[in-house]
Formats: sequence, structure tokens, C-alpha cells
Amino acid sequence: MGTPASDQTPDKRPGFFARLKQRLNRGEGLGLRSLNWISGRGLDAELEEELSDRLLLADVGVDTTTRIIDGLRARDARDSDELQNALRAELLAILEPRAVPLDISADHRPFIILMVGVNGSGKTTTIGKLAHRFKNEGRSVMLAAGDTYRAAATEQLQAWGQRNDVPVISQAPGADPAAVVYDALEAAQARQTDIVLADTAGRLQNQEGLMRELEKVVRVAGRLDETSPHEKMLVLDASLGQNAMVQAEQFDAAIGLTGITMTKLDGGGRGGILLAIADKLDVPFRFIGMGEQADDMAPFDAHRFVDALLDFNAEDSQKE
Ligand SMILES: Nc1nc2c(ncn2[C@@H]2O[C@H](COP(=O)(O)OP(=O)(O)OP(=O)(O)O)[C@@H](O)[C@H]2O)c(=O)[nH]1
Ligand SMILES: [Mg+2]
Repeated sequence: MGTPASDQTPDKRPGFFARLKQRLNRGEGLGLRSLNWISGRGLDAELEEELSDRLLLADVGVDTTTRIIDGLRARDARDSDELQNALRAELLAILEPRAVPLDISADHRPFIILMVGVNGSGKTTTIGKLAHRFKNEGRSVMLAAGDTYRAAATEQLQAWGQRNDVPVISQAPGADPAAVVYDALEAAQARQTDIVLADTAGRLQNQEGLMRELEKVVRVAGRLDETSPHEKMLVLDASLGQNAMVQAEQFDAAIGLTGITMTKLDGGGRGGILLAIADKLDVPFRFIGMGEQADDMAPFDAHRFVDALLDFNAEDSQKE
């Protein structure tokens, strides 16, 4: 699969997925490199158990681990090469259907992207990164400061707005977030802006009142254009492991997610949580983030992600 041109970092650092591979495998990654892949050996009971343990440790979760092992058994690999290929195929079968890029359709202008997630997951930073990306693509962008709760949330968004030279629509602290988003939509329509990125306050998935507030933001965003928000993007901290799964399920149940961005893949998580979520929820991964800078993000690419996860050959992680 080709790499979109926008993936390339302008500096001398290794490419995004090469860095991801280094990050995920700096600790143990999926921990498969050290598995005893004895040549001529298929999937025997011992290897099956070891492999299950590694997958579970990497946040893949019981259900998905079981499914992967069952799938491997069915593929009946006779030696380590076949087994590694079979594993690659199993992981791709789970992730590939979820690698659906965010399509900023020209039919919707402004195209509204609502960012949701728990406190500190990386919503505001991801907005900054997306604004940077969209500007580079030549689109006009506006930010909506829908986090009216946290002190300094608006200032944080304004800093990203300044850095990317895009306007930020905000109101006084404590204002109704739905009203801020509505204001921004009106302004974006008037100015013919291509994309509105709407920030929201962090909230736990079990805070019922706050989840209802999010439903209201969604409803109000649909007043000017009933298809809006065009993207309801959950931002998930990949280092939270299985906890991220609960968040994904509950945010999806509350507002019907259309996309997920995984952040903090540099944060010590092993990346297996993406497999667990992809296996359980029919919501595509749009982007993955790995750092705090504007270009520390890339569209999700299932092949390259699986490649980074598996890292069977140490020498592979040096190239790319
Ligand atoms: N290492 C790392 N840090 C990140 C990443 N994304 C965001 N951060 C940092 O995580 C912290 C929280 O990020 P924010 O973007 O403020 O998160 P938020 O979801 O907007 O947080 P609230 O508004 O408080 O709910 C900040 O210090 C970010 O710089 C990432 O991919 N990797
Ligand atoms: Mg924020």
C-alpha cells in the first residue's frame, strides 16, 4: 500500500510508522520476537499458550485473543514462517475493515468534526494536529472552543489556533457548549469555511449528565445542517489498555461514533487495544497519534500498523 504524501515528515526523523515500530517494541511490543518460533514447528499447545499470554499482556483482551488463536488453528500453519504469516493475516483481518480514512466530503461545507473523550485523552492536541494537517491540504479551518469547563481550555485551543493561523470561536467560561458550537457553525457558514473542529470538555463515560450534554451538542450541531456533525470522533488514550474499550463502547452507545483517533501510542501501551476495539466495534480508526507536536499523527494504516506491532525481525525496525 502506498503512503500518502502527507505522511512524510519534513525533518530527518524516521517515518511515522518506523518510529511507531521502535516505540511499540522498545519494551516488549506484542512480545512476539522473543517467542520460541522453532523452525518446522506449527502451532502446538505450548506455543498456543505462550502466544495467548503475550496477546493478553498486550491488551488484546480475552475475546479477541481467543478469536485470533482459533483463526490461527484453522490456518493450520506447518512451520514458523507459515505461522507468522498466518498471524499477520489474522491481525489484518481484524484491523483492515477499520482502516477507513476520514473523507471530508465537499458536499458538506462546513464539515463539522466533533471531538469527544475522557479527560486528558488528547482531544485538544488532536484538534491542533488536525488543523495543521487540513491547513497543509489547503483547506480553511475554524476551531470551536466547546470546552467551557476547564480553566485555560479555551487558551489552550487558542494557542493551537494561533500556531496554525486559524480562527477560534469561543464564549465566556461556563457558557453552554452547544451554544458555542452553534455559534461556530453559523460563523463558518458565513465565512464559507471548509472544516470546523469542535472541542468538548473531557468527561467520563459514566457521568450521565455530561453524556447527555454531549447528546445536546450533537443535536444542536444538526440544526443548521441535519447531517452535522459529520464526524463524531472519539479520542482515546492507547496507553489506558482495556479501559479504552469501555470508553469506546459507552461513547458509541451515547452518541453513535463515526471515528476513533488513538493517541499516546508513545505512552507505554503495546497497541493491542486497537485489535480489541476493532474486533468489537464497527467504528473506523481515522488517525493515530504518537507525541505532542503537530506532525506526530498519521492516518491509520492497517498494514503498517500490523507490521509495527509484529516486528518479527529486529533488522526490519532499522530500515524504512
Ligand atoms: N506523549 C503524548 N502526549 C500526548 C499525546 N497527545 C496528547 N498528549 C498530551 O496529553 C496531555 C493532554 O492532552 P490534551 O489534548 O489537553 O487532552 P484533552 O483530551 O483535550 O484533555 P481535557 O481537555 O482535559 O479533557 C497534554 O499534555 C498533551 O500534550 C500523544 O500522542 N503522546
Ligand atoms: Mg481539552
